[in-house]
Amino acid sequence: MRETLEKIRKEAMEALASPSAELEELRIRYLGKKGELTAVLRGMGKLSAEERPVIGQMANEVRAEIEKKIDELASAAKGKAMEAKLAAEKLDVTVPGEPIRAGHFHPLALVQRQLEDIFLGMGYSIVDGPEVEYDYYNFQALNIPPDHPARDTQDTFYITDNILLRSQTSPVQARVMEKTQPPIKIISPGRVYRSDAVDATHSPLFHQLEGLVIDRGITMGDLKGALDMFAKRMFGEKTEIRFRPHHFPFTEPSAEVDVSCFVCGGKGCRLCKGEGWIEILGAGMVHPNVLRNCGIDPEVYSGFAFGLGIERIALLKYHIDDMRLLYENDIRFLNQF
Ligand code: 2U9
Repeated sequence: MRETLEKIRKEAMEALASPSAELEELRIRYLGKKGELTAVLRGMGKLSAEERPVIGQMANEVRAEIEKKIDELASAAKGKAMEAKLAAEKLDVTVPGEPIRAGHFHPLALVQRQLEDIFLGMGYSIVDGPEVEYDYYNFQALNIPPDHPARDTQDTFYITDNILLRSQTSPVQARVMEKTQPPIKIISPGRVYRSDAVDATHSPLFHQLEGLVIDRGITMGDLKGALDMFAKRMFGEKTEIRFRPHHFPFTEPSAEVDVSCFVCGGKGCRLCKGEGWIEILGAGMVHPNVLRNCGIDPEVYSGFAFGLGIERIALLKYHIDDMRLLYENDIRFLNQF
């Protein structure tokens, strides 16, 4: 039995010196329940009382020696595997990073936000409304007569006889008036649609911002004060405004409003085409018919309204000479803002 144990020890040590099989396989072969060492231990019952402890001790020593060798090899293999993993996952933290390409607002969005900030600062609230609108809110409620050219299918996109793509944001205000009694002080920015061919100054889709103020005793003086403050905040403290008589069905009296040129200060330059003034707004006192149509008593309340094209302001502010640039989304253009 001594020889058998010695043989197992020798064989195991040789096999473990340059292990060709998996360590686990070798562990099972030498130390497992059906292993060679276990077989020896099982046969110990046949030994004499003197021999049993001696062989038992020797068997334990052989088992311990084989176990130790296998554990050493296993931990060495584990260390090697970790080294290989670390080498494979090597990360050079000194390599310069890829810059993050941050986006930014479109010039139209920039102008819209600037306009909104100015009017919010003057106490106006922002209101939204549908872009697909009833003919009633877009035209009828606003005192635009049935034979008005704007109502022609040549000028407005109709969806059905009485549903259309809004051609102005005024229907948003008409809806607010219908639901709310004054005081009303709102702006409505947003997309509007007109059946225009595309060129440097026209697009079938553009953006407007309209304002509406209604309360007791509102006068043309309030309108002038509001637009004067707006012009100074938008174009600079030295900016003056000028009213020229005009006609809109929804306001009476109506005016077109110019600002003194913010490039030349009024002397005349390329931007203002030598005029010293630049047209930027339409405005007027809300027509009594419009107040009545929307459930507000014109004997008690009066108000003013104004409207501007956001594209027009963006073109002027950034000296852009073709409106189409705003819609093409050419990154070389957009990167300039
Ligand atoms: C209600 C009553 C009146 C809004 C107004 C204008 C004058 C105006 C144009 C500017 C350039 C449209 O984008 S543009 O082509 N707008 O001139 N808009 S007064 O008047 C209203 C609005 C709502 C209930």
